[in-house]
Amino acid sequence: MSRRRFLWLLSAGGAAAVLAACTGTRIPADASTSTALAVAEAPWFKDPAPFIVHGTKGLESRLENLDGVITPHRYFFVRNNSVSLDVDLDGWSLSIEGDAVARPMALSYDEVTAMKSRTLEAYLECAGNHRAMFDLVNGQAAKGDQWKTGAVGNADWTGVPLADVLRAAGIDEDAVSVLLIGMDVDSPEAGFRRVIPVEAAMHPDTLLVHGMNGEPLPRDHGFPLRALVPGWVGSTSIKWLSRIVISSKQQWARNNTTSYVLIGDDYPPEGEAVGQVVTTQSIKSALALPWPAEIDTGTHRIGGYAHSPAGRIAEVEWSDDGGGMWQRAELIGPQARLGWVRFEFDWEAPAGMHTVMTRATDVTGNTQPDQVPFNEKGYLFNQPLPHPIRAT
Ligand SMILES: Nc1nc2c(c(=O)[nH]1)N[C@H]1C(S)=C(S)[C@@H](COP(=O)(O)O)O[C@H]1N2
Ligand SMILES: [Mo]
Repeated sequence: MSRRRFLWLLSAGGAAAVLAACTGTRIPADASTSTALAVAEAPWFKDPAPFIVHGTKGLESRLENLDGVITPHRYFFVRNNSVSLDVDLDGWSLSIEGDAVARPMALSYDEVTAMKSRTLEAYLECAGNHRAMFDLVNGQAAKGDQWKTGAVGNADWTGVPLADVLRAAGIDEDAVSVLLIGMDVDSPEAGFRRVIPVEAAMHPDTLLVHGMNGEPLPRDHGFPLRALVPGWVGSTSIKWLSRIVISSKQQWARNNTTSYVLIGDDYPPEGEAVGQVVTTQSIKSALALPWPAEIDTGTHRIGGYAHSPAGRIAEVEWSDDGGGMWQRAELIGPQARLGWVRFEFDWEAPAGMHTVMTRATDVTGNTQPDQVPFNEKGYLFNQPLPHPIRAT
């Protein structure tokens, strides 16, 4: 990599990240963007201090704040298309309706939470995670918030299988699609919504979540109830959920026609969509370091996270020579079936500017590709990332 290219990667990270970075040291809460600034910019969110703030609608996690596998609520990214809602339980119900249910119904919060729940550990990732890398790594900027590596988190989710609720409503055998609708009034499409195929809706891992990491679901993550569709793009996991429409036909909405669609020369349109509809996430890995990072020379224990929608991670490799030679990182296990895995390796940092890349492979043989074709909205970037690190 040329010095110029490196400096470009470095500058794109912003001064705050450079100042804050130091391997193995937790970033002080006030060293991110200044706390006061962050609160002023995003007063409707939880304490934004640990986050990179994206306008008014995104709080990006700093992976360097994490060391275990569960992302505490305080560090979990937030992605809103309008604002976080304050939902009053008295006025709330979950309505199940549509031409493919025999018994349309409305459930109260007590009725939903009285049903049998299960808890599963799963990662949740925004389709636009790593979007900034279309620009920083490949030099072609995609539209949308320039998330780096922190639009992802891993939590214990407690909820009622959606299938149980659909069966209670008497779902027909000819049901084809299930539309999940949130309560947002100001999002681009009022009632932020997403269609999933009936197979995904009936999958036992698809939950109506009311608990996160052992506590009631926090407001920013969709209180009182959100969907969780493990492995699918984050936008499928509708927060502040209040309506479910089951149909014997395919349903189309903004989020499977013009948004969450791969638009570009490599992606032919399907159905009513303007490109290829994004469904599941792609296999990725990232270092738990600020982008760019500043560290002392010497040996460091470097950590990171890897995840795939298709199965557990079998191997993570790392390279500090631009992908010429790869070495194996240690997986800190065991990895939950639907969760992410932490990996670690020792890296000797000589003085100077470096890039360290990681590449994950899952148990089904998927691995990160050398090149991801451009798509206008910048979804699913999963090339190995040349993480810029300056050692002094
Ligand atoms: N109702 C509603 N649900 C929503 C959204 C939203 O704006 N409104 N954002 C979606 C997107 S784009 C993502 S990536 C995830 C983020 O979940 P989190 O904020 O709990 O991390 O929620 C999804 N669910
Ligand atoms: Mo998202």
